[in-house]
Amino acid sequence: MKPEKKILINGYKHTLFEQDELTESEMIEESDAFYQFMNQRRSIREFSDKSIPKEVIDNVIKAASTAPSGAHKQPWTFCAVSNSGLKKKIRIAAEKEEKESYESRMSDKWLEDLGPLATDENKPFLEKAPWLIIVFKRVFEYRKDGHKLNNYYVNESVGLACGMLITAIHNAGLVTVTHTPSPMHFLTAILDRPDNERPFMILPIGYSKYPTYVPDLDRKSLDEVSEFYE
Ligand code: IYR
Repeated sequence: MKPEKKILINGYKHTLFEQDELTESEMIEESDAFYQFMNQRRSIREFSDKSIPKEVIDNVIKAASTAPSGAHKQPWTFCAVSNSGLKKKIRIAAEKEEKESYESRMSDKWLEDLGPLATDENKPFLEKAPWLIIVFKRVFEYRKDGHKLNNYYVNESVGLACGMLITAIHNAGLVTVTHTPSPMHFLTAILDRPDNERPFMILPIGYSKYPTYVPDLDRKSLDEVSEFYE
């Protein structure tokens, strides 16, 4: 007998989960192909100003918002900015904080560790990229009567959503970099965000400038990043 499509559990609606099962050889092939694809992703800091369709931005945000989250609260807001006046304001404010960080807030060891990445306080990509997605975490929600309700595992949830956003951007053939100027509260003011939101990350999105060179980095091997307990 076929299982019911919809049932109630604890009085809450549940819907039948239908899994697209692969054969073991398909699984191996697909997981390897996905790894090869993900291994092509690089953090890119030099952008072309070539425009991209807004529909792609809609789609990558929708993909990110499928991430698992504490009690399914989806504690995130993705602010997508293409407005050049706002991008300029964000760049000026971010570079001001970054200058301070590079000149005095970051330790010598930190600066040394960033050497291979050749970063500095200049962030032209904040204006050059056709879109910026500024991710905010929602630390609490307001009930209708104004009472505050905390969200759960907010950093984990929003971190997962950012990972999926980066994957979706890569899948669309576009590039990004995780940019986290510190402190980031200027984003709350520039984007006029409510007091239950905190800035989490900036992701510029677009095409890479041609030619662009990336650091010649290796990734850790499977052995270095895993322990198997069989
Ligand atoms: N936020 C600075 C510094 C920086 C820090 C780390 I850790 C990086 O992996 C890269 C950069 C910047 O964006 O330049």
